[in-house]
Amino acid sequence: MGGRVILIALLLWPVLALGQWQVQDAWVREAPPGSRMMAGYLVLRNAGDWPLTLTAVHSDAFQRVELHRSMHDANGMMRMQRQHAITVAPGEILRMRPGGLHLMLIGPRRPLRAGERVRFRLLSASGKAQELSAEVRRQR
Ligand SMILES: [Cu+2]
Repeated sequence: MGGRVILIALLLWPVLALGQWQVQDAWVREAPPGSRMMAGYLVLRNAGDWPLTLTAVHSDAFQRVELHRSMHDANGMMRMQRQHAITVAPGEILRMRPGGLHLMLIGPRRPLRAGERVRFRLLSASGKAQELSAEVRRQR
């Protein structure tokens, strides 16, 4: 009887280790009152044993959240390109930052001041959702 319980635990363990993002830094840049667009940044590590694909981000604090990458076009102009899926290998880190990959936060539903926290939900290609909280900061 006891042996069976241990066997089941060993079989389940690798499954639990799958599909896990480790969030190392999550913040939202404070914007002037009335702004329709804000930006958020996360550092995500794939703490699982298989590639993880981030497909969407949701937050009740915004009408829509998109994954964007800022880049210079052929004329040297800064442009933002929407990313529909980003895959991260096991142990690798996805680093969002101003001027690079970011969360485009569209249509804030209420004013967000520095020091407040905003909840986000990460959706992965596996169908799994993961909650996190980000601090609103006044910076950069
Ligand atoms: Cu953007």
